[in-house]
Amino acid sequence: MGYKVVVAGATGNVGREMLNILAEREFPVDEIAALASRKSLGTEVSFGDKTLKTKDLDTFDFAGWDIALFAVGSEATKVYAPKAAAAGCVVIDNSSLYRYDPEIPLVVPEVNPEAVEQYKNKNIIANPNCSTAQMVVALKPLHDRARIKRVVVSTYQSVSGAGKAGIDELWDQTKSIYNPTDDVAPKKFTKQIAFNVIPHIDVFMDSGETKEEWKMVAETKKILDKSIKVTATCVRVPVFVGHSEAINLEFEDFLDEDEARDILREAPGIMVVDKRENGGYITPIECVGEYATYISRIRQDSTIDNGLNLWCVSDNLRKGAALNAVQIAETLGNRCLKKG
Ligand code: 11C
Repeated sequence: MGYKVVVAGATGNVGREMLNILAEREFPVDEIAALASRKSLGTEVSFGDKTLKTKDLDTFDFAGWDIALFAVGSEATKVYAPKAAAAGCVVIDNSSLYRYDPEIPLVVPEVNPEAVEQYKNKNIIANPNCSTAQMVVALKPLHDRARIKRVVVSTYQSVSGAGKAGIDELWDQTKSIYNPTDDVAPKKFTKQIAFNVIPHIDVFMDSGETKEEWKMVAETKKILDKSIKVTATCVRVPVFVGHSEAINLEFEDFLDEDEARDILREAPGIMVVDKRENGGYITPIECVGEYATYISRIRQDSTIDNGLNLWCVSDNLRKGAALNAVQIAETLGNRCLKKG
């Protein structure tokens, strides 16, 4: 006995990871449907040892289906998520469309699992932005112990956050070093990404922040604690998968670096790799395909009274997107939904 599960956007990077993770974690699936837009229709995708032929999102009838994991972007979500929700299927949406709606829960199961119960408001649960998800997993146990006042975060975000076009652009520009005749002018990104870094993700806002930076502020407040002040600088780097973050924290109470390390070691979803020697830390290439959020370089910030610095790395397609969505489905199943 399990659930009837839909994955919408099944041919994209995140949709494929959703199918992989549902199978890997043996989510109780009675029936599964992989949906795609018309242009990808009929494309085959893997689900464990099975191959699924994608069906048309546009004509799919969600009635009788329990849970739909959406990874289709805000435009398509706006059209199809309300249809699914109205048909009684709970939508877990990876786009930013519903994240800031006060009636829709925004959930990271290690941080605010109880919020899934608000799914009843609109039959929709939002999945956060990848850079927020990994950060709040790290912040939660430290906040519980010493109350975080302020977060200063700089991100080093991989090109897979910008989808397949971002991955292709880094690959093609890198190859062009050896074959300079290729046309590798920036398309997805605003400047060359190969052998470069770009301090610009998503659109600019009137405040001078980018939307990606604004999301980290708004989402951390909604998921963890609205009183925490956050300031972010989000940077695209020439890494295929895995977002990294240098995080500076100011607490109300003193928190010793050794105690912080012990707290993080015990915390759900976190692996601490923190040896003060060559290679005694995690880099993004080592977190690809992993579930954990890795924490390294935990150290006191002696320039303020109660400060800590740390380095946080995670697979942005997994904890930052597909894994978190499947964990939300698991939490929903355990707390709220009856099996089939
Ligand atoms: C990036 N974080 O790395 C973005 C991708 O709001 O879900 C995810 C955007 C979002 O470009």
